[in-house]
Amino acid sequence: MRDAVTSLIKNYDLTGRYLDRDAMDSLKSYFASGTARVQVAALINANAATIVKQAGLKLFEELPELIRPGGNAYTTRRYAACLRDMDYYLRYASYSLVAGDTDVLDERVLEGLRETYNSLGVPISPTVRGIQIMKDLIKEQAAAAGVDNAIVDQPFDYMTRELSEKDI
Ligand SMILES: CCC1=C(C)/C(=C/C2=NC(=C\c3[nH]c(/C=C4\NC(=O)[C@H](C)[C@H]4CC)c(C)c3CCC(=O)O)/C(CCC(=O)O)=C2C)NC1=O
Repeated sequence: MRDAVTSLIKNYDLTGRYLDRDAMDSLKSYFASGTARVQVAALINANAATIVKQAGLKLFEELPELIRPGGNAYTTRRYAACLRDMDYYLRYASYSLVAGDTDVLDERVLEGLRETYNSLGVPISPTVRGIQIMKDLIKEQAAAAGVDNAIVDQPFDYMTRELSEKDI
């Protein structure tokens, strides 16, 4: 599992280079965004249950067929599994935000996920929508708290891109 600093060092070490101007620029931008990363992670930690619940309600309001007979989130068990998955996406997104790197998402979340979803008939595009709704909620809450929310996109967009690109 890597973060912005260990990823950068790994790349430079592979080619035996000292940290050059590009390296300094990316380190500076990572450290400059550090406070915002920690603030957003704190906000997620304080509101995780509400964020998941609200995002779930919005998702099922937009796509009610998911919770009707025949829908993948129909039955209490599958409804709960769906919200639990949303909670996984949120928790790992918060780790990735602090790390400034998507490696944790590849390693812990995305590996083998598409195959699991396909074999269980979990539809990808509504899942992607659920992840995007959580992102929007967090961006709104961060903005309302006066926190720079520019860093919020990366982990959520990465998960949705990886999930959808591979859905062929
Ligand atoms: C931390 C990394 C991690 C992830 C990401 C993960 C996902 C994950 N989601 C699953 C199931 C599931 N996932 C969903 C999710 C949904 N259905 C919908 O219609 C919605 C679009 C969506 C919610 C947004 C559902 C309903 C199931 C149960 C499917 C079934 O058993 O039939 C399963 C199958 C095993 C189980 O039910 O626990 C896995 C492994 N597990 C992990 O360990």
